[in-house]
Amino acid sequence: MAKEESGKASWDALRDEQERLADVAIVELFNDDNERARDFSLEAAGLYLDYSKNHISRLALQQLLALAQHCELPAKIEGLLQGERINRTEDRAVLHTALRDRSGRQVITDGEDACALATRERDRMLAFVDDVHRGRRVGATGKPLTTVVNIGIGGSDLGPVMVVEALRPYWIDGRRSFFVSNVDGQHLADALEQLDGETTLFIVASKTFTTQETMTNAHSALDWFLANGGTHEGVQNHFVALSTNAAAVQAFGIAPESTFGFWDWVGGRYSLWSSIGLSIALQVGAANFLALLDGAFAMDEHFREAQLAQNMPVLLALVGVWNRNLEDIAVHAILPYDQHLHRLPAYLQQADMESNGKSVCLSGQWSSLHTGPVIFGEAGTNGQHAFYQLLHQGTDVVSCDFIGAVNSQSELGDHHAKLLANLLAQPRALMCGKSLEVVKEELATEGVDPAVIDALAPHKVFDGNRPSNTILMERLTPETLGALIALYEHKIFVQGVIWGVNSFDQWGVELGKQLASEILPRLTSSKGSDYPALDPSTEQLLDWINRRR
Ligand code: G6Q
Repeated sequence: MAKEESGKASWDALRDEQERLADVAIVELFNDDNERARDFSLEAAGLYLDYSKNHISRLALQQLLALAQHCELPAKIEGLLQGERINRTEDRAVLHTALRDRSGRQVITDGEDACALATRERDRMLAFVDDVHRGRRVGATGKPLTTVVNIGIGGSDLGPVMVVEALRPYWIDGRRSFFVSNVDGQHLADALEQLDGETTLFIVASKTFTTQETMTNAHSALDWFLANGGTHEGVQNHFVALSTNAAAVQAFGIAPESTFGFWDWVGGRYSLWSSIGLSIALQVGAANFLALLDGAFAMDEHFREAQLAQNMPVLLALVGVWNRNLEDIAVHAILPYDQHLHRLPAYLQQADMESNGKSVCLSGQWSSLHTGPVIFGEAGTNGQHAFYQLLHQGTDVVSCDFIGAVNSQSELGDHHAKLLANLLAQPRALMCGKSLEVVKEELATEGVDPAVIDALAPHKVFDGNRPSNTILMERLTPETLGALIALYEHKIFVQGVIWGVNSFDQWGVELGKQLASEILPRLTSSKGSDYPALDPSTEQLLDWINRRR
């Protein structure tokens, strides 16, 4: 069969199976199959994934695996890990996996070994971390640099802040970190208010070193430093840069010794493993940073070696494809039952939506398939008292990932048992629901008046049959966190392969930037009429603003 035809046949078979399942509830799939819970779950790299509570059959899973083969997934995985230039629209390799490969393996790209390059730069960075921690690298007045301000945005912010928050129990005593990303001056001002210039290290984290927000914040931080007792010579003690653009860093005034580099084969949203992780290493120490890399590496090795049918990122991705393309679910919730993972939804929102929120395939053709879903989320149990109403009874079905650790990072009374009970109850409630009959019985048992029962009962019905995955780990540690992040990175990659999109570019963020630069002079210059007219709505908004500025 020709390739295109077999692809169509794969999707046709999946659609047939979805139709067959339309009237079969998830709970019925369990009733008919005693081994379902066991077979639709697996362990890898310290994580346990249960995907049995999806509206998916064994046959559908086989068909999805056949689709993955049709899309040449094993060769694509190899291509990713071997450094092929799979980011074709930017002509780059995609080698975040090389950043955490400390096995001695070589991955050659552009004639150089990416693992060796990564090791060299990481060693420099961790030596710097050690110097700061041991007081060999101090502020201009000789005081220890105990406070870090990471100035970066998007991929140069979301990963580091998420990891630093997640690893709170591993923080080194007496150290503080701030993360400033927004061009809204209030973000920087709020941090500056709490700083002592003599003990602060500013990290300017920007791959390109041209990003409007980061450069604006970096210049304002520099001005603040100089206005608050800092000297031009002292800048070298208090500012470091993380960037691939050495020339721009030097032009800013940061010396090469204080610059930690990376390479164009590290995408922004995949960069926390590179020098961009400096703020992490400063806050939790070099050993914990390396443990984070090792956890991710363990998942990389599993992804590389496991058969597709036993491959955790592959299965998570394929179940996601089923939910998105066959069940037509457009929204996916990330629900960590762990307060320290409260920034994980925001992190994965970028990782997933910037990677797979695309309409054009690598072929240049418009996609005939829906691609990445909307990702949102919140830590449990907080979300339960906010948006779970819609998850349980809304007219749209939202697929969910429930994530939690068996043991808390801070055991306190029976808090953790209660947290886990909620973590288990929610996916069960979403799947099982509650029928009208049961609702009426319950109300009757409570002695509610029959007329009230009839009026109230429909509102208390849960139709159930709403899909979810559960991801567990024994404890949230640097290793399990690394594995969890890598799990999602690879899931996103696999889905990109199935959908045929380039998961590693982000052209969709460009237009807004371009238009903002056209509008900026209209807000900062009095000669507004010299500029070409914008659309009537924007003109009107500008006018409203300018009359009040
Ligand atoms: C991530 C994106 C984007 C990027 C930011 C910051 O994959 O490319 O979020 O990380 O725009 O870019 P710089 O690091 O170049 O400042």
